Amino acid sequence: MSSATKILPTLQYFQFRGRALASRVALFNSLGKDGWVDQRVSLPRFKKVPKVMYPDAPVDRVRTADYITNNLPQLNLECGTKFSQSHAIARYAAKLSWDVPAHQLPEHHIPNLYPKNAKHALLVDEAVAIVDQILLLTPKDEDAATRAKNRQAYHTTGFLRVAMELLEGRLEVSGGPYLLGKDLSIGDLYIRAPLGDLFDLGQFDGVPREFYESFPNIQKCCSAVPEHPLLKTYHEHYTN
Ligand SMILES: N[C@@H](CCC(=O)N[C@@H](CS)C(=O)NCC(=O)O)C(=O)O
Repeated sequence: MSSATKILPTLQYFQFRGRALASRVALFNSLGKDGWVDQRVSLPRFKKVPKVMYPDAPVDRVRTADYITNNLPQLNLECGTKFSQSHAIARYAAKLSWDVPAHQLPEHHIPNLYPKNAKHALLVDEAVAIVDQILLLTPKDEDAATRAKNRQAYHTTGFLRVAMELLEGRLEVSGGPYLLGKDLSIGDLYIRAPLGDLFDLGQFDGVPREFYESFPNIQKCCSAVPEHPLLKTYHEHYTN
């Protein structure tokens, strides 16, 4: 690399959108197409990378590890520091545009992808945490029968039902199609992916389609996200 080459913030994730959609869209919104690097990593190859531990020098996890949490997404900043946690990255990426004069922002930029208003931000943060919690609490038992039984409980009386009812209610109160009414935020991007994708891509075995269909506001939000002008411009450059 020549010394004149500018190092750009680099987001590392897999080919699919999963936990990276919000961060990718937020980086595109703040920095444009050419202001960051969207590095897509092969999942099978990533799985083969040895998981390094640092019992003698924990600081090396943030100083020298290639992948600081052994999972992705990861944002590598120009200064060399690497960050994990998709929501933290998405919020940071959205906030990057806050102090930039309007004339220096990309033409497609929309304000408040992460809202400055404290109550709006609370609504967005709640939704993002709810989606995260859904993923974390989803029963993943090895044994298929046990997994099916636990997923049955998960969507009938467990956290998945509570969480979906909450998101459905928030969208009802906002008037939709987004959490903040007509204004898109990273909360809606998380509702689209990974949440909506779990159902739409058939990745939620043990949870029937009718369950998802009983939440029309969530479905409307998922359909409205790709129709937003920011996403339409984003998809001119990125397939997912
Ligand atoms: N809390 C983390 C979770 C990251 C995570 O679970 N990443 C998954 C993909 S969505 C991963 O890297 N899986 C591959 C692996 O663990 O080998 C975040 O939100 O960024």
